[in-house]
Amino acid sequence: NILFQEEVEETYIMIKPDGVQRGLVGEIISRFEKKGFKLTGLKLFECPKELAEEHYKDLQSKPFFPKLIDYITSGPVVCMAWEGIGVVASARKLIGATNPLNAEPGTIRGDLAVQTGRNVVHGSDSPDNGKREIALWFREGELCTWMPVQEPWLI
Ligand code: 3AN
Repeated sequence: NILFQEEVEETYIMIKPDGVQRGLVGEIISRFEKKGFKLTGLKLFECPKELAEEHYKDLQSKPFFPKLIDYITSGPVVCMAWEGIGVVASARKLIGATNPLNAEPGTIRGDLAVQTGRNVVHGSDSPDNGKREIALWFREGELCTWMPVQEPWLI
C-alpha cells in the first residue's frame, strides 16, 4: 500500500544453531508469517567465523564474545529477511527479551528457550541495522521482492 510506503522496514531474523538442532525452524518462521510480515529472503547457511565476528562486532569487547562466535558457527543457521510496517520493533517483541528467563510467555524466547547463550533467534535492533545485516548475510540475487497475487490459488 503506497500510503504506508515510508513506514515499510526490513529486518534480519536468524534462527541460531540451537533452533535448527532442536527442530524449531518451522515453529519460528510461522510466528512471523502468521503475524503478517512478508518473507523476502530465506536460506540454511553455515556461517563462516569472519561473518559471525562482523555481525556481532559491537559485542567484540564483551567477555562472552568468543563463546558467542563458537555458538553461532557451531552448525547451520537459518537466515531470513522480513519486510513490513514496523517490522523491526515488532519482530523484537515477538522474539522477547535477550535472557529467555525474562522473556514473556507468548514470545519465541519466552516459550522455547532458557539460556541467554542459547536463545534460539536473532532480530535486528534498528532499521539501520536491519539493512546492514541483510546486506551482510545475503547476496542481491538471493532476495525476492514480491507482491501477493489477486487471483485465488484454489478454485
Ligand atoms: P539481542 O539478541 O536480544 O539483541 P544482544 O544484542 O544484547 O541481544 O546480544 C546479542 C547476543 O549475544 C544474544 N542474542 C546472545 O546470544 C549473546 N549474549 C548477550 N548477552 C550475553 C551474556 N550475558 N552471556 C552470553 N551470551 C550473551
